[in-house]
Amino acid sequence: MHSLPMALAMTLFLAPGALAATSHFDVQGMVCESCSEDIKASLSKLPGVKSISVDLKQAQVTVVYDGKKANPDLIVKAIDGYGFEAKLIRQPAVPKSQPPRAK
Ligand SMILES: [Cu+2]
Repeated sequence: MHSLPMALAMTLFLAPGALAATSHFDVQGMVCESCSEDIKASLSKLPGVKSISVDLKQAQVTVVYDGKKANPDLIVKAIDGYGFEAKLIRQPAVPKSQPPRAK
């Protein structure tokens, strides 16, 4: 039980941003801190999820995850499973190693 999380932590350290994807979700039903805590708790159980931020005012959730282990569908299902209604609002961002160029 204890060796797996350790291995995961190592993997996250050793694998820099290359695999990280970021998705933004429009989430209906979040009204307070405890809603956002519920969402964070449910998403943190998904494999590959690295960070979760909740913006209550904008009703948006941003998730950074390993694109090989998680995907927007899984994240939407997890959020919906907690009684909210999530919708992907943007495709995963371009990896940070390749900053968008102004033409
Ligand atoms: Cu609430």
